[in-house]
Amino acid sequence: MTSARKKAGETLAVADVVVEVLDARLPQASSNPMIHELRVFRQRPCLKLLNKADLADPEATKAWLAHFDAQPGVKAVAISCKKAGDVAKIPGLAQKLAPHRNDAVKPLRLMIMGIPNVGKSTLTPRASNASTSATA
Ligand SMILES: Nc1nc2c(ncn2[C@@H]2O[C@H](COP(=O)(O)OP(=O)(O)OP(=O)(O)O)[C@@H](O)[C@H]2O)c(=O)[nH]1
Ligand SMILES: [Mg+2]
Repeated sequence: MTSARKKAGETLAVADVVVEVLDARLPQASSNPMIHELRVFRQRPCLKLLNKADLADPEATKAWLAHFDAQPGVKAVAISCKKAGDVAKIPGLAQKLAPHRNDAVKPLRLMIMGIPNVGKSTLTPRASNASTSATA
């Protein structure tokens, strides 16, 4: 755990935005307090992805989005990372959180984090495709 924390801290130091993948059905329970602590220490903004929104109650999801959006430096969005259209929104939302990183000299650096089984591996190749097509 200590070495995981150290590694996460080092990666965060060279990231512009933390992308925290959460389970939309249990967003608070699937949030890791270590992520919060590290990113607040480094003053990094956070894009919270309430993933698996296709399995969650839409009204509850709406309330969670309002809850997270009220936190400083946080933008929350509900997605199903199996839907290409949802994933395509991610680069633009992340960019808005770090407007100073917007060109080839200073490309946006995202750090994707999340507890097991929230959908990181499903998301990552799709997000990198979305990012490539967004910048191409
Ligand atoms: N219905 C639905 N299932 C999803 C979604 N995203 C991921 N899943 C499923 O959730 C399960 C876990 O997804 P993974 O991408 O392996 O999760 P992970 O965060 O990489 O998990 P670890 O590698 O164990 O940390 C898989 O069965 C996915 O198919 C989604 O948006 N909707
Ligand atoms: Mg995985």
